[in-house]
Amino acid sequence: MSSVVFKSLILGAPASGKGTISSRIIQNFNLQHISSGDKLRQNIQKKTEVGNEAERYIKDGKLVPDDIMIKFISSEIKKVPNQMWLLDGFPRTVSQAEALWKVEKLDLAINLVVPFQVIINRVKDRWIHLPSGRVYNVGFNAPKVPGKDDVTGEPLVQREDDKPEVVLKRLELYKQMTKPVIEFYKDKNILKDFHGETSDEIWPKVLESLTFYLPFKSQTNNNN
Ligand code: G5P
Ligand code: MG
Repeated sequence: MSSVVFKSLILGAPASGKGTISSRIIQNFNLQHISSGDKLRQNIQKKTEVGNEAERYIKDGKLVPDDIMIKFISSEIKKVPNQMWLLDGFPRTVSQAEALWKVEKLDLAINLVVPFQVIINRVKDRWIHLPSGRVYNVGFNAPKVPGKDDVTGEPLVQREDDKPEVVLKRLELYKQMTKPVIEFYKDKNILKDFHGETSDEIWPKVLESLTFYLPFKSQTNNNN
């Protein structure tokens, strides 16, 4: 089945692999990836108004207030004229989910289910390329040259909120605030759970599921 528009999102605990799986999805399907965390970090780096506001929450592992996030992501969604998008990191609270549902009915919510202990072990090795959001992990998908982005050669950085004490706080907040979002989408009958300990284990299941909704990118354009 192919649809004219496709509005989707990816849910999962901090460092469950949302960014990793999203990048594989957009390599294969014609969807625009909108990662709230990547966009906020880019705004922090550029010292924009929303970046300055968000920074004080993010560095402590707290959630940015709903009103700021709803406004911010709504404007990012509007930038995608063909309405083929994959949200990552939004919504994170039931209020955000309700606000989104009022204006956009989604087709699919992908939920990554990865054990917390696996997550705690992997975040300490995460390195990112801030301008693009490309993510690496020593031992899993290490950069070709240590400390350098594969595409641009620019330096990689570690995230402020990947310090062990902040990660634990983020996991706790996830249990309290984001688990109810999963129930929200279950009630709407669009939730699909994908279990696994590694992204390589989860990815084929996501791929198979998406082929039900979308044609492969190579069939729709020649860019990739
Ligand atoms: P983010 O940026 O949305 P999180 O906490 O939801 O942050 P995060 O940390 O970005 O999610 P992820 O995208 O789920 O994680 O995971 P990832 O980056 O792909 O993978 C994690 C690491 O594991 C990487 O190094 C990757 O290479 C590696 N990896 C992946 N798979 C495997 C594997 O199989 N094996 C191994 N060994 N490694 C693997 O949000 C950040 C902050 O922004 C604010 C909040 O303050 C939030 O804390 N924020 C919001 N606040 C309010 N509302 C919202 N909607 C907000 N959105 C963002
Ligand atoms: Mg991410």
